[in-house]
Amino acid sequence: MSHDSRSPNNLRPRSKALFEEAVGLMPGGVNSPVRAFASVGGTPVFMKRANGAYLWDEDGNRYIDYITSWGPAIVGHAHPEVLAAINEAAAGGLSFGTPTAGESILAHKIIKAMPAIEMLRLVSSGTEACMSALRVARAFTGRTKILKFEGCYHGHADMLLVKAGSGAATLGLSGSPGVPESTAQHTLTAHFNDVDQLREIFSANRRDIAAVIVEPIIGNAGFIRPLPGYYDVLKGLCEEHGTVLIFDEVMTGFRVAHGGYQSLCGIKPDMTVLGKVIGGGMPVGAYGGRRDIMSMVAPSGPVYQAGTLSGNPVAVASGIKTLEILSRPGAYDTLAARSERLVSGLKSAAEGFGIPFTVDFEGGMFGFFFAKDSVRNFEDAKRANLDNFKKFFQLMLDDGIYLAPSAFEAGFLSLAHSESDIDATLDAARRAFRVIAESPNTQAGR
Ligand code: KE4
Repeated sequence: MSHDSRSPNNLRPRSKALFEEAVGLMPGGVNSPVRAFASVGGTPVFMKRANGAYLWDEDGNRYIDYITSWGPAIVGHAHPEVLAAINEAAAGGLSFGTPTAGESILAHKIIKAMPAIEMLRLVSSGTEACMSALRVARAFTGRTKILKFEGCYHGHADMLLVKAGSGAATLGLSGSPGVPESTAQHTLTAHFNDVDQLREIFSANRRDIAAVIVEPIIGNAGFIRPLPGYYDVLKGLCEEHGTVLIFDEVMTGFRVAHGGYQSLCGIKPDMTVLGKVIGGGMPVGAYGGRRDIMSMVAPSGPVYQAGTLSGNPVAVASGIKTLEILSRPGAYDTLAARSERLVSGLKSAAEGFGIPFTVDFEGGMFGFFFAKDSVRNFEDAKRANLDNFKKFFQLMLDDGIYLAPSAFEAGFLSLAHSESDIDATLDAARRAFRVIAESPNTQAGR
């Protein structure tokens, strides 16, 4: 589908009709806010099916997919081996509410990949995993305060909807009504990559902080990497003050490397949170870490956490097969090579049109900003040129490229993305950058 001046609705009449119906049934017509296209405008695209690197919408338009369901479809949509594993598990029943052998197989795979996790608990979402990890950390330390970073998103549990990223930032809802002040007051926030402020917060709160939770690469404010040595300082401060360090690797886990970002930066978090990829597109989350901390969790300890569908056999089968495919030789080399080809191509295309543009990637996760200088924290991300992002998103969408519908999200690709898919994406990007460069009201980047 080449870009032309047809209005998006002409391209997608069925999505338009479905959206008009959905808005009367579900808030904003969606079941997760970021899907509503609120910050990029236009009608959300209703997808009908996916395979490999591609999505097809209800109007039959095909897209090269760069959200991969926000990370889970890392081996490609509808991978035959994953589908076979799901079908085999489902044929034996969907859910038993009893222990199953598969849960230990998945646990073994995760623990083998991330040795800092000595014991874990499977749940059904990243939100559930993050909120549970913090409950355990509070119980383990006997403290209440937690520290998160502006722009990070750790799911929608009350205590974490404070200066949150992702859909909350996209909608300008970095806090949320309904979260009692009595809850939010225990959540401290800091600017990412600001070592001095980190030291100030710890010296002001000394041994009152139960846990620090951080996305080791922030993917919910775009793509923001830590400055060299940042986590050495954070880890040292946590050790000095007896604070539990939690790496929220829901997005980076098995995405930037098989062992997550912790395997790249050499920092051993006390706890790790996972989701997305470990379910391969089915609902699986996990939290885990030091055995002395995880032993606090019921029924081995007093901290209660439970779930009807935790460790669900069908979801676990999907996760096991996904991690198995990812452990094959060359998987992460392929993901990194595709990401590198994509972001370096985008960077040079933007530069060719004089458009300020920064890029970054790690493994199969990437990001870009319409900005001159590197983005080091959420404040920087908000100063990038969001109008250019919006134009770029719509132009690429109409040209068959599905990017995250928010400047405060990362991009993801899969083992199914071919070099020709990347080249087609770069061709579309050149067309989009040309339109942006020729737009009369294009402002320079930050
Ligand atoms: P879920 O509850 O959505 O499974 O996971 C919450 C979560 C926790 N931690 C991190 C680092 C995450 O990125 C997420 C969820 N990510 C968003 C996309 N940035 C999910 C997409 C959505 O909200 O629809």
